[in-house]
Amino acid sequence: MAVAPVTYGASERPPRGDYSRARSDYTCEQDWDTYTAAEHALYARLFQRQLRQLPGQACDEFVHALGPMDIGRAIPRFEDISDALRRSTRWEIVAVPGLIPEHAFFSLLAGRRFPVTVWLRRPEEFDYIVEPDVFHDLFGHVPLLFNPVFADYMQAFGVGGLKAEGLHALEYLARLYWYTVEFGLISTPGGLRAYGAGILSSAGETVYSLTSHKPQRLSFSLERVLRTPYKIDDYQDSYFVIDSFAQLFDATAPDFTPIYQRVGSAPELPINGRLPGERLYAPNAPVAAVPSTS
Ligand code: HBI
Ligand code: FE
Repeated sequence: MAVAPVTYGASERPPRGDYSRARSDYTCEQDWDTYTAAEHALYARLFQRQLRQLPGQACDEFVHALGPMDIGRAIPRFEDISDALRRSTRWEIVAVPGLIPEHAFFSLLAGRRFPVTVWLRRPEEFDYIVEPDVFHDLFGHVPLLFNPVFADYMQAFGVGGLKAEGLHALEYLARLYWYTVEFGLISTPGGLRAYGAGILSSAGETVYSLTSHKPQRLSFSLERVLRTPYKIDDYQDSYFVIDSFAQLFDATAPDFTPIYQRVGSAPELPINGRLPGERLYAPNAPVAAVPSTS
């Protein structure tokens, strides 16, 4: 059954991908044999460049998980990753043609199934792409699914998303996803580290999010994040910093109904606004830029 493609965030641009191949739950076949040698080579260059960015920038949990994942030489077969992931945290990855509607997305996460886009960006998009491609999803999102606490947070997020639908609160949960799973920072004794997939799959935003003096870095607070909109086609103006993944998981524990009511009656905050008394994190010291190998 052909399914309708979706738009992403505020953009009305139709997403890329062949949705005619998708099943009713928006999953599809990866068709690994259709990738070209040039695509495997482009993916490997993206991977090798980001690998060199990780020391001192990616959180330890990400670096530890990436180690055993043999996903650097070519676009991996999703089934091979799922075999390892099932044994580790009972997650698996499923192929999707691209962005999928919130309900399908939350339903997959609630079932410990992470949707990974099958298509790869074009060479001219080496440094930046707005929509998630296979490199963003695999390199950015999958490693932390090997971390037990983060894996449980992602499932709790999916379950929460299905409840949010009934409460017309999807935009709030999209913000929580954006400022944690996509663009989250974590505080460590060695300084700030990135755990968000949107940061870790982007050479430019990895350095920018941790060392630039332009954006502000604030302590993560659930209701603060739910009140803060985001932009999907540029680096962020604000990043939110957690102390641990347990803090994230605990934030999803309460019943969100009263939280949505409080947030719904409070004014939306400007993307780069600051609440009275909010503590700013200083950026990390600059790191030697990794030469782009594009
Ligand atoms: N679909 N494939 C895919 N990947 C995403 O990250 C994704 C999505 N659909 C919706 C979505 N993310 C966001 O709106 C989430 O906040 C729900
Ligand atoms: Fe993503």
